[in-house]
Amino acid sequence: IGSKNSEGRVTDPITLTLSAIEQRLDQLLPNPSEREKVSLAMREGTLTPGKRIRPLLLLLTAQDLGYQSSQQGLLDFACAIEIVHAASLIMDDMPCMDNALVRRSQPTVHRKFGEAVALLAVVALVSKAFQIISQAEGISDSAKNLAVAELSHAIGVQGLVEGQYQDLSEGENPRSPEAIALTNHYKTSTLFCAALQMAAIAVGASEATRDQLRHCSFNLGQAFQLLDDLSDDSLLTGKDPHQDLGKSTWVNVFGARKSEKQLRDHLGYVSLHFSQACQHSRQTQQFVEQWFAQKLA
Ligand code: GRG
Repeated sequence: IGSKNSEGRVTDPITLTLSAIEQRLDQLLPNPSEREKVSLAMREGTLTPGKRIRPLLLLLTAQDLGYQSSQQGLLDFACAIEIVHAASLIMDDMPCMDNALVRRSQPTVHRKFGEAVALLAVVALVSKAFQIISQAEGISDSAKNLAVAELSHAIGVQGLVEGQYQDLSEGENPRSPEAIALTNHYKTSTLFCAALQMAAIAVGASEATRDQLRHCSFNLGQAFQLLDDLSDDSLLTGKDPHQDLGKSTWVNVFGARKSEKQLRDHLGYVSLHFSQACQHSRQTQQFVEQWFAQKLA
C-alpha cells in the first residue's frame, strides 16, 4: 500500500481506489454555505476520514467478478453504501443511543451541530444514498432496482435498525453467543452484505455466486464486529464506559482470547466463501486477509 512509480506517483490500486472514493463522496454531497447546517453536518459525518472498508470491498469484489461497465456508476454504488454507514454512525452516537463524545477523533456530529441538525442530517444522508443509486450512470434500471432492495433491506427492521435496537435493549444479560452473533449480524453483517450484493448485482452475477457472497458477508461482519469490540477503548471513543461494559459483546462475555479465536474462525469462512464466489480473481480475498492480519498483528 502506498507504492509509488519513478515519478513519485502513487500506483498502489488500493490507495488509488480509496482516493477515488474520497473524491466522489466530496462531489456527491451538497456544497453548502456556512448557514446551511444540515448540509454541513452531512459532510462532516461522511467526509471525516474513516476506513472506507465497505465501499472498497464493493469495488474490489465487482472487479473480481469481472465488472466491465461504467466505473463512475459503480463508484456511485460504493459511495451510497458509505453514506448510509456515515448516517448510521451519526445516529449511533446520539445521546438517546450510545451517547458518544468522539467519532473518528472528532467531536460527534450532534455535539458540533446540535441533536436536531444531526437527526436531520441522518435522514438527508439516507435519502441521498438512494438518490445516488437511482442516478448511477451506466447501470441498468433493473440492477438499480435490485440495489435499492438490497440496501433498504440492510437498513431496516431486518438490518441495521434491528441490530441497533438489540444492542440498546436490556435483555437477558449476559446473552448467549448465538444472541450476540445475531445482533452483530444485524448491525454489521447486513451492510457488508448489501455492499457485496450490490457488486454482484452490478455485474449480473449468478444466484450461486450471490449466495456465496451472503455467507461471506455474514462471517465478515462477525469478524469485523469482533475486531471493533476488541479494539473498543472507551477513552478513545469517548463513550460512556459504564454503558459499554453493560453490553453483551463477545469480548465482555467471553474475554479477548476466546474472541480472537472466534474472529479467526470467521475469517477462515470469509476466505472460503470469497474463493468460491470469485474463482478467477482473488484480490478481495487477499486484501481482507492482509487487512485483518495487520490489525491483529
Ligand atoms: C440511519 C442508516 C441508519 C441506521 C439506523 C443507528 C443505527 C440504525 C445503526 C447503527 C449500527 C452500528 C453503529 C453498527 C456498528 C458498525 C461498526 C462496526 C462501525 C464501525 O465501522 P468502521 O470501523 O468505522 O468502518 P469508520 O469510522 O472507519 O467508518
